[in-house]
Amino acid sequence: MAKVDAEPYEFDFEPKRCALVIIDMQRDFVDPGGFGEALGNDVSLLRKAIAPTKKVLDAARKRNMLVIHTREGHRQDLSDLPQSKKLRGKLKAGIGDPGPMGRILVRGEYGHDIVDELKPAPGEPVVDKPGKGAFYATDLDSMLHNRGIRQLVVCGVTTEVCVNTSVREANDRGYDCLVLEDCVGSYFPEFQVAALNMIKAQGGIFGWVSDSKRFLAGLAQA
Ligand code: TIU
Repeated sequence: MAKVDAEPYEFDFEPKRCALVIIDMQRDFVDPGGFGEALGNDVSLLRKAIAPTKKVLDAARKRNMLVIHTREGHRQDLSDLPQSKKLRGKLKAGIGDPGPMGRILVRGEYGHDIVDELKPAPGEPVVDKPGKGAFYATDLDSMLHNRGIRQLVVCGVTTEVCVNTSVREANDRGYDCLVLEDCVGSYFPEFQVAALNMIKAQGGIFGWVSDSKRFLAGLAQA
């Protein structure tokens, strides 16, 4: 059993029953010159999650933990793109339109793929999701269930959008989630703080919050 110092209290987990889930570390959200930056966002706020996430990823691989990567995006023909999502924001260049790194949030495009630093290793499942939550319209729950996974360590972007939505979905499905605060990022510093507080408040209403250092220390001692 591994024990991680966390809020609101210690997170105990068995590495073989726990998966590392890395949410949407895609070039279009995180890399300079991507869609996120084209929208006027400061991507350095997201990029700083890459290095600590890489350390967590390396440690999880060494311990043979299940590692799952997600990507937000849509089919080339956009048949899985709700009209509401297409229209939202009244953007000049929105989902499916040409962007700086290919068609925006379309599967198979360069900008849709995961950043080089966190590239999935052969055999690591990549979940392509059409929504913000990693469980909606995906086979993630089956994959976790079939491997006997009950707990998730969560990294990725953005903290208040896809990370929060996925943690809430996981929580309602009976998974314990540990979110590592230096391995998640938001374009809005105030949302980063609030989104993490929302998870751990009220006795851990959606889960636990810790950081990469405390997670790595706990895993090393298991
Ligand atoms: N992955 C994810 O969070 N998708 C978003 O749309 N995030 C925003 O912050 N917009």
